[in-house]
Amino acid sequence: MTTGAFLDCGDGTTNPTLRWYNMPAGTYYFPVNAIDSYAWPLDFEFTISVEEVTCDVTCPGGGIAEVEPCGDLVNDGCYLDSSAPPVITATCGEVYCGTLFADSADPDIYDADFYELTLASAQTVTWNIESEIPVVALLTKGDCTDLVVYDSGLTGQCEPLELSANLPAGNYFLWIEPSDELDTIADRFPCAPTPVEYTAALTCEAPCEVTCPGGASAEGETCGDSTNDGCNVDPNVFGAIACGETVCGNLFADAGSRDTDWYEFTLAEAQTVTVNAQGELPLVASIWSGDCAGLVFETGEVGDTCEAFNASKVLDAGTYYLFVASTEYYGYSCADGPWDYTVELTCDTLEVPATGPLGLGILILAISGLLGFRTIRRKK
Ligand SMILES: [Ca+2]
Ligand SMILES: [Ca+2]
Ligand SMILES: [Ca+2]
Ligand SMILES: [Ca+2]
Repeated sequence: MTTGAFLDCGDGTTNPTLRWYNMPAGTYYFPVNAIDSYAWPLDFEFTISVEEVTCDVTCPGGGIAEVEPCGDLVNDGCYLDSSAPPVITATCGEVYCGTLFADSADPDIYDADFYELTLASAQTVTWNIESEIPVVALLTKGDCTDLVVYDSGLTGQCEPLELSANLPAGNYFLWIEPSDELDTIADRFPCAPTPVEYTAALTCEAPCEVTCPGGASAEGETCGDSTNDGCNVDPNVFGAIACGETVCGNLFADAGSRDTDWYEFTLAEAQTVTVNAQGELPLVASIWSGDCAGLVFETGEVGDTCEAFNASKVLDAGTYYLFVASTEYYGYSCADGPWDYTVELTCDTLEVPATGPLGLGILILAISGLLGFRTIRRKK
């Protein structure tokens, strides 16, 4: 019998859940002990569920295999050396195939694979990952002392993960490691009998551009200024947008701060208000009521780089703010941009229930249905 590592414990009120992935065929033991002295006997129960591993990632033809034997740590980038990080040089258009492990009683020892990408010009970079274990992957600036994260994600076993960002020319790291959700579970991804495999496909395209439609209004704020930053500046100052209007603006998000653009609008009557938005960087567009001393969130949505999205809500008559900003705080400087966006505000008059004999009849039927009446008697 092989001795395993200590795995997890409960405190009598919370129940531990333990998971092991990719266990080879064999016989296993699950010793359960009390961790303090209690009067015996102690009651406990546990359930074990076993799922056959159906997840199998294979390296496609033309895939480039990682040159790191499973069990070694040779391309672990910033984890090994922050001034001269050892990496795999990555090229747009290639698919990389690698292995990962976390095969130690020490949960701090696990494999991470760093890829370095150099862009000579601005590109939209997409990294598609598939792995036989849950992983975390990041797309960051290629500088261990200034690890600006452009995109990151967690994914489950054999669930595809896509990272993407609109990047200026420069150096970037793309890296992958076992999900840190699993750090408390030791001895889980051994190299034997078969290492855990993943594939990572890298594609680069001309950067997406948000174009300003004809007839749109200009935001009128130079990148770096804050002439419409609403409740974020003192005194408060707002731009304006009207129902049916599209505004083309730009944003930055850099060194921990970001541009915010606030547009005031007024409704004379209750209407269904929709904001349609798209930006060259990760974007949030939201609508707020109230005032700067007490803003009330009405609706909002976020979109990835160049993703068109919308948010909609029925709003009463009154004054509102449309708020537009990046969801990020780093990596999108004015010098690398500016980063354009469009927002369109549409306001639709609420539908009034149909009137007249037929409409009234339908309304009565609907109400009577709601109240549970079975028949409607007509007056003669
Ligand atoms: Ca590796
Ligand atoms: Ca590695
Ligand atoms: Ca702006
Ligand atoms: Ca602004």
